Amino acid sequence: MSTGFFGDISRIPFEGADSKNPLAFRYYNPDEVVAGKRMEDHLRFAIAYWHSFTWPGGDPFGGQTFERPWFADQMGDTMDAARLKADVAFEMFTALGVPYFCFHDADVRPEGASFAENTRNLEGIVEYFQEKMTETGIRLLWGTANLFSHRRYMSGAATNPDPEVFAFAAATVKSCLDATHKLDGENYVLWGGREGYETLLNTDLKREDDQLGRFINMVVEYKHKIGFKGAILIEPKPQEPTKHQYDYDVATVYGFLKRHGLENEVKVNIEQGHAILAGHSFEHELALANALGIFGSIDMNRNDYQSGWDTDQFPNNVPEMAIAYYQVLSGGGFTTGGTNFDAKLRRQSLEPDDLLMAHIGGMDCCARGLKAAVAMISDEALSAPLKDRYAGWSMEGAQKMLAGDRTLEQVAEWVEGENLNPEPKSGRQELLENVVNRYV
Ligand code: XLS
Ligand code: NI
Ligand code: NI
Repeated sequence: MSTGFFGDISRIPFEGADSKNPLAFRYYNPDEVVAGKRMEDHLRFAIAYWHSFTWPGGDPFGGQTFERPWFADQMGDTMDAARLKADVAFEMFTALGVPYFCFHDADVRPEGASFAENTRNLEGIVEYFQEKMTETGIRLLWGTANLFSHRRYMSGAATNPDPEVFAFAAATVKSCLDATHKLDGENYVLWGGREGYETLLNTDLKREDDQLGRFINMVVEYKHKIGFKGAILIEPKPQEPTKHQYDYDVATVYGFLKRHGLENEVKVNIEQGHAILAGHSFEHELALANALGIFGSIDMNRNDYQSGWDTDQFPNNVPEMAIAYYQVLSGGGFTTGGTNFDAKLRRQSLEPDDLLMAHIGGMDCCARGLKAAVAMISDEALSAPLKDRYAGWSMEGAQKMLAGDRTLEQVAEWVEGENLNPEPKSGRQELLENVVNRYV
């Protein structure tokens, strides 16, 4: 029986580009085959439980704006409320036809007075999820632990100066990995919400790095022990909530993984907004992760380009999505990963159908971006000029230089002997930008 939260809406139809129906897809058509694969299997959409069903609509100047029947002010922080929330969540997943969802422990269960009570509550909800997943066919893209909201984590979780907080966090990750495994999750994500610092005056940076390295190694060891086949993913973010987060960006995370012997065990979950906060573009982070062999999954949202804050807005910029999926597809596309909407409504968007429209718009935008990326790839619109630009490197002398068969002196002899005097060539940026704009 329906909760009635979304009125009588049961399934959002695909109506095509000419539709003016705000509750229909115009571009996302799950069964449409592009580049040999159904759109649904390319994009692997997931809905983030936290922003859509838990976030109350607050900002630094005001609290709750959303009124939801399962919120604590209506039902208390109870298992009944958690079940109602799950009912509504699965109604929304079904209405939107997404294949996946993602959650933190704290999003889905009431907060207990102890670790044991938290675990019991989580296990209760996991059972409830199992029924709903069987009923609807909706799967879990990833699970994660919230190691940042509770006050015990104010100075970090794994990087806390207090070893008991480290232990509490480790136990919590164990219970969340167990839950994810039980639900056949395809990945497990670690976003180090407060793994960072406010001031060096009270922080031993080296020690905290060692702590975090050991923590992630314990997670990887346990994953293998229980036979969890999914990928372990770290989600980089440069700052917020702490002034300096240790998982700054993809490059920093890679350095961390290498340092702790984890580069073949852990990949990255890249979020658009976090890339912007780090002073990068989303596509930079995606391309680098591909180059380093650690690309896992994406958190899809958009950051405000002026605010310097993680605004987590729904994506609405097709050219940006086209370039992003171009990178995803160039790396071979998703394996265990997918497109998780780590995006929330604006706090004035009060109506239940605002939630639907936000996702419909985001999914349509991704679908358009995907189709543009596929077309650019099949036309070799960017790859042909790129190949051409580096063509000199396929010559024998150049290959030897790269392979380490030439010393610095030999290279100098070559330059002198042949009187090399290379002429600069145009990078053709504007031409290439115009090419991209033909596809979007
Ligand atoms: C916060 C992060 C968070 C992670 C999951 O900025 O994006 O939502 O995705 O803990
Ligand atoms: Ni995220
Ligand atoms: Ni974020």
